[in-house]
Amino acid sequence: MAPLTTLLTLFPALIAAHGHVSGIVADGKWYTGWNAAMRYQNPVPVTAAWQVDNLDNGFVTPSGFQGADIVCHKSSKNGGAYVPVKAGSKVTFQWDAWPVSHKGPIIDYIAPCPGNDCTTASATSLLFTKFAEGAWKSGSDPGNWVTDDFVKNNISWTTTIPSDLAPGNYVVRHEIIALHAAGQTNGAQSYPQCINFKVEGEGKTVLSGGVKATAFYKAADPGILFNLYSKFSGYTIPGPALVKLARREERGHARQWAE
Ligand SMILES: *[C@@H]1O[C@H](CO)[C@@H](O)[C@H](O)[C@H]1NC(C)=O
Ligand SMILES: [Cu+2]
Repeated sequence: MAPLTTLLTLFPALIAAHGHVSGIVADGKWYTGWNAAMRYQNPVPVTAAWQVDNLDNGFVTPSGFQGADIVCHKSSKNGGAYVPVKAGSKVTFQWDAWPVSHKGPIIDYIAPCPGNDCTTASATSLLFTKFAEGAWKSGSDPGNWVTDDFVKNNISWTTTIPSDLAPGNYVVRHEIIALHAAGQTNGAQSYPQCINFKVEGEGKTVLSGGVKATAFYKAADPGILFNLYSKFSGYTIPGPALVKLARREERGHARQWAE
């Protein structure tokens, strides 16, 4: 079938149409994400999203979970801009595509930038706090997952920037881990994307105790080596524990993250 072969040669993304973050909505404004084809523009666009070498919309496998690529995806380079956002605001990560077969957890981490500069920060030294997560909902083989809601919701995921977070510059690491092949060693697929945020407000919470992304996951973690196509009654979200940072102020008291 020559025409199909030609098409696949011209558009390698069609072979492995997984997806990437095409944009970010914060306080009602749209910010363009990173698209690997932007590397070929002159000048290369400056985005808050970190630049990634993934023309194929690819992923990082467990064999790479202790290496630099797990932090902000393959051969990442710092984003040169920031998305301004108020502490406590909702932020939406818009993806361009996602196969519904790619079920698994969706996780958000945040790290303060050394010297308050995310445009030069070293990815492997960022100390991340997990502040939002979702995964298995019900059923098994394969069951219902937050990725199903994400696909139904126009392939977008909305999270809240913690309401008491101290103002400053942060890297948010938004990630989906696809489990459709995770029943075999090295079969899980991590799709991380880092985005620089300039958080505004009068928050007081200074993050501490963060973890380097290279220490998040091990290949044999129960949430990484996991057979989606079996009978199961639970799922352990991989990585460091969720930190329940205050999400909104009510009657002068910080209300805790609880959903
Ligand atoms: C769905 O996402 C696309 C961007 O991928 C956007 O242009 C469109 O407005 C969104 N639709 C809705 C209903 O939000
Ligand atoms: Cu895929």
